[in-house]
Amino acid sequence: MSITAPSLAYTGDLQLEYATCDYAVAQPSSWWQGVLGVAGFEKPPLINRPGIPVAASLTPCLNASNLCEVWRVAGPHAPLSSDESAHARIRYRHSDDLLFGALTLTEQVSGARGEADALLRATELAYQEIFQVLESTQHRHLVRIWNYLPQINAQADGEERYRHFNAARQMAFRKCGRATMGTVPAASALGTPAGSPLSIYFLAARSAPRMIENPRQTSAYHYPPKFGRHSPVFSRACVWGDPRRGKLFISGTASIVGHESIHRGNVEAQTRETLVNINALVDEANRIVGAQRYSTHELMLKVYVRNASDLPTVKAAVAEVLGTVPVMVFLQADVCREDLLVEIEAVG
Ligand code: 3EB
Repeated sequence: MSITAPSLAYTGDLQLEYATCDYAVAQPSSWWQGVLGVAGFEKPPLINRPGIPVAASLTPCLNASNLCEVWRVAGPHAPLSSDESAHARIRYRHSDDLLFGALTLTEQVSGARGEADALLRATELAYQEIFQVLESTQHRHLVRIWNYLPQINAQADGEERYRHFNAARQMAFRKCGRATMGTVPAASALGTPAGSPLSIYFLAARSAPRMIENPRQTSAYHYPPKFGRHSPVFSRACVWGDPRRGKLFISGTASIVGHESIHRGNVEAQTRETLVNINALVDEANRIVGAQRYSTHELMLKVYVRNASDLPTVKAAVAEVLGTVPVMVFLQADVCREDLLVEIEAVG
């Protein structure tokens, strides 16, 4: 008697875990087998495994040292493949349906005229190369992207650097024939110290994620022009993967209601408002998947605080609202509006 193999191949789930770099480095190759990529915080993790892309937010971690996040395909799956883009700027690794990629880029792009132009060119180049990789491997759907740029709130040639970044990101999406609203990835954009390179890492997939917007907020791609002539290109959240076990990606979320920042100067109130926004996204995700699958209490949180001295206040506010959380990483980073003191992203 023979058993017929199921016609649909099981392709493994995406998993995120936090570990110290020392722990990761000491693991046997069986542990590394399904790893798509590793992202560290203040520095790129010292991980020299052939084929494993390494990224870093370049934001100091305030509550742990030497920590990294490990993205892996769990469960049975075909061996992963690794490669680099033509100019070796993007290192990436992929399974059949998922791809992790990372790149760093200095803003000294040849031929640039001035600081703003250099930032515009570097950003546009980064996104164009990302889209080239996604076309060549056929992981066409950008699911989640993390953007770290030096001095995000500083002025360059009369405009905030974050706004130049937005202009270039939007331009790259257009030039690559991509939508700039609706089916755009979940994202974060944070500021890093002067002199850091532009650092970007991302997850992409062969199948499309389901995008989620926050009913309490204006979609970022519909922000009015007073926040910049070119709107940011990101979704508030998305779910990707198996309909019963898919991952929820919550974009960087702040104390914004409608399109206005609220609780200026009050980091505790900003933290609480941010958690109300995250809760609204979790509710919206559950509504869209048609089940109570995600809970705000079970999220893995990454909390960015503008001023390290606000850490105790932010920590206490999160604990009061959520109790103990499975994973919480606190990082110091500038948030992309000067009046925002805290931003929280999450994976469920
Ligand atoms: C906001 O809600 C806060 O430009 O990719 C959050 C997440 C923010 C992503 C981005 C910006 C971005 O507008 C800032």
